[in-house]
Amino acid sequence: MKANLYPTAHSFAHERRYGFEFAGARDLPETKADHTALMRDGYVIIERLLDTQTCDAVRTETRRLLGAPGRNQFEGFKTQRLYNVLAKTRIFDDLIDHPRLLALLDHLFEPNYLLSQAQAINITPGEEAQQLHFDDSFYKIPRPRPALAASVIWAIDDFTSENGATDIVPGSHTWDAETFPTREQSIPCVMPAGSMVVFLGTLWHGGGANRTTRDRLAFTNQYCAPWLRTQENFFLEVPRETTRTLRPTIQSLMGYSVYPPFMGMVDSMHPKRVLDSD
Ligand SMILES: O=C(O)CCC(=O)C(=O)O
Ligand SMILES: [Fe+2]
Repeated sequence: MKANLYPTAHSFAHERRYGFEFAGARDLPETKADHTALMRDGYVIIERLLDTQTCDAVRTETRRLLGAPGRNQFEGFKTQRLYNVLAKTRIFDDLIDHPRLLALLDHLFEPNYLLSQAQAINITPGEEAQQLHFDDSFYKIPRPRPALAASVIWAIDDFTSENGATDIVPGSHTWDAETFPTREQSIPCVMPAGSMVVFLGTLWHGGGANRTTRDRLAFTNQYCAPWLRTQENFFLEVPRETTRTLRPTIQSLMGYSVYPPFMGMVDSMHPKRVLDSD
């Protein structure tokens, strides 16, 4: 018989109130095909989910908030990045919990997976290609392995092969730790504004060079398994008063959730309880 070392989730009475949101995976008619493509190729491009007005509103708000260019080659010396977006604006919320995206992630991760980071990336004219990398590399479990994270890049401007569309290396999610891509193996994620590419944390990719005279704006959100440390520390970044106003789904993605039986607890209780007190 298995030793019962830990109390089960159900033994926490407060969970009945706050819920684990384990209602099962959300499913849309497209989810199965999205998931099949993601697991086979390491990425899936889903076109035209946001309309022109939404992209315009995101662009206007991002311009208002964007600051200095990057501090190193990875950030990009001619690339502006807007960090800590959840504390600064509500314009990206719909891109973080978009139903088509969450339905897909529900099939990839255990329940209560987390947002790991969210930022806007504006690649300006003359920027060089970013070095190729994979986004869950800081989890040092050797490859090949299942993805521990997934990344999303929303095209707010049209992504073209000239303006810095993200370069991806199809199929590279299965590669071992000794296999490295060349730029020639990559293809640009050409897609119209309002589309997103979702790719596994193990897929090799990098921002493209911007050889045009116009900016390439993207919003990118990364997610990870519910038992991993996230890149952003949302508890310190986002004031409690702001967090209280957010949708429960986003609160949960930020870490106001539990990986059973009690990873993420506060004083032995569900972390959402903190939002209800003072
Ligand atoms: O801006 C892009 O297209 C990709 C950026 C990226 O992959 C990253 O910063 O991790
Ligand atoms: Fe990346």
